[in-house]
Amino acid sequence: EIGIEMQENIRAFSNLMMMYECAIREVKTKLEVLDAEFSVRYKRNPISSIQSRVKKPVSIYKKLKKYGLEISEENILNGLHDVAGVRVVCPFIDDIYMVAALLAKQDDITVLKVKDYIKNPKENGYRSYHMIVEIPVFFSKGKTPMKVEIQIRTIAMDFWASLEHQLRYKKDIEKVEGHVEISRRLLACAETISDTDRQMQEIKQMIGDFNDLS
Ligand code: 0O2
Repeated sequence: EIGIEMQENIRAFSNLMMMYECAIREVKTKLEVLDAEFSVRYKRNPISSIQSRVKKPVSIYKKLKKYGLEISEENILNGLHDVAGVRVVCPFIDDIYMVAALLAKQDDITVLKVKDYIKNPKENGYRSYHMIVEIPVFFSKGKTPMKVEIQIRTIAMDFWASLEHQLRYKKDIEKVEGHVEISRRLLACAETISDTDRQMQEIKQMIGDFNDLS
């Protein structure tokens, strides 16, 4: 039989996860609105797809442990910034910066942190634009500011990151024989993809910019 304290913990945790789900919905709606407006005004979609996830309880637990924090609602809300995650995939590099800027200037969004892994790629070749934002969500008790991690990347960057993630999580690459060569090849693929992204961006500019919102 589950004790009362345990039942209470499960209830509190489910409530918290519901709150993060709602924060994700708010961010997704903002993105969908921008995309819809663009679609009508410029007959073009700056967003190819949107994915989202709430971090799994085990991963939340591991991250709290890594930071030396105990499991509590407060530590999750204040100490973690990637419980709610939204991934936005755009066709072109400049779409990424445009979507990021259009979100950042909305007056109910507070940008807490930006990591631009496009201007500063990770050593392994990973590229993406990461924003941690805070967005108010209205519940019956009132307004709660919720943190959401938004990752914005091109289709090409997403292709690399998805495959690299699959390869890395299947096995601990460091333990595989020839892991130096594997990493070198993955990095080379990331560079090729990045070069292609730049070329596609240039071609778009040659055709003529069709999305100047200013
Ligand atoms: P999952 O499964 O996607 O949730 P921080 O302490 O927050 O400042 P952190 O958490 O490493 O540092 O943040 P960072 O660097 O912004 O990266 C967080 C997320 O970016 C990861 O989440 C991945 O989704 C993605 N990411 C970062 N580096 C890589 C990479 O080298 N390859 C791939 N494929 N994705 C990457 P999680 O929680 O690690 O994983």
